Amino acid sequence: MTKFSFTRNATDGAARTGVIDTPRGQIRTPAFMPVGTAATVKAMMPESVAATGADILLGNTYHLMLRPTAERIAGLGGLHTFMNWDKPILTDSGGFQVMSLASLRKLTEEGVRFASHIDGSKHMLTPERSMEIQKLLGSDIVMCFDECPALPATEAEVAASMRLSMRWAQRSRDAFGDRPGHALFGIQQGGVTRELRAESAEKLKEIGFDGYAVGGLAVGEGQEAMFGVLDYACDMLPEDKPRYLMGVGKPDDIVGAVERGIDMMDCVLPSRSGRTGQAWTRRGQVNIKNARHADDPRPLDEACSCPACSNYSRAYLHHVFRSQEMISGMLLTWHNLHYYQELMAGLRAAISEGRLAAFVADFHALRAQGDI
Ligand code: PRF
Ligand code: ZN
Repeated sequence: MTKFSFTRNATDGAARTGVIDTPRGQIRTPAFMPVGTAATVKAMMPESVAATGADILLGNTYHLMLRPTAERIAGLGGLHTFMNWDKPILTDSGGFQVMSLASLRKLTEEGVRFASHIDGSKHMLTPERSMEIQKLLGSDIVMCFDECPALPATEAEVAASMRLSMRWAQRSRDAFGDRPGHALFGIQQGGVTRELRAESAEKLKEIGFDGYAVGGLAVGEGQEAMFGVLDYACDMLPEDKPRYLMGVGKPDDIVGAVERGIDMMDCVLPSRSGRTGQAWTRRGQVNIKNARHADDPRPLDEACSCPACSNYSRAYLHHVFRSQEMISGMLLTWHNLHYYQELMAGLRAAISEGRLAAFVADFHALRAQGDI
């Protein structure tokens, strides 16, 4: 069986491009992972997600444990079979989603007790249970169970939360065990405080992981503060292991993160905004519900080769959005995911050819011109 491994093929400044090899196929990095929370990337067939260029999807412990349950998915052959996606899947560990979605949360050293946002039923997540659920799902890249402190938080609260997450990281590592071909990633916490980020990184490296995530960012601190942390946080993590920035982001966040040494990212933005009439293009954001598109026969982006841009006008996209037709979410999600994957492909090519700075300058220049 192919083991899990990461190969860096080229670097340009702090940025890197390479490949993660897994038994379910290769992940080209920097990689963007579409979010398939409830065993579906909403409005997309899995083969369409693959056609956009995605090598890996993200799934969620929290949602799947509640519905249809991890045990049911395991009984049906695992998440890949269940949702008809045979490429790699990374699963988030649940703690972050509990904090943002569940009610009646009670956090202890043991874990988090909470009530389901679906039916109010009571559940408990611990590092051990999270590892068990992610194994039942058949996840290829398993995330440690962590806590991402809600803002605003004092530095003392962020420090205590980070240290709890590091104790949970050790328990996650112990519970995960030895599973060839499957990877376990640690998650750095520590807010925007350099010393806490350093302490977290040291602890994670001491435990030892197959990859390292930067957690606790993109939670309202702003892009400048996030980039400020990434300027030092990436250097604190092993050079020879993938670095994953969780829950990021807008196209310019992605470009800035890659410039600073991030290899993987995920975000609901391209899929979620596709369902609310927001398109992301080389020239920035386009709101398809705006009346100015009603008579426009031009495509969303004449340079885009996705089905929405190849076969439909802005006028049509505007009409189906206004009419609340399902094809609206389908076409815009496809376009957005296609745009994100083209951006990643552009970044990978630029890094391997040593022209990232020029690529980034062009990226910003075209966006500054605005929509057509
Ligand atoms: N931890 C986990 N998942 C996450 C985050 C985190 O800190 C974030 C923060 N942006 C998004 N998703 N486990
Ligand atoms: Zn398109």
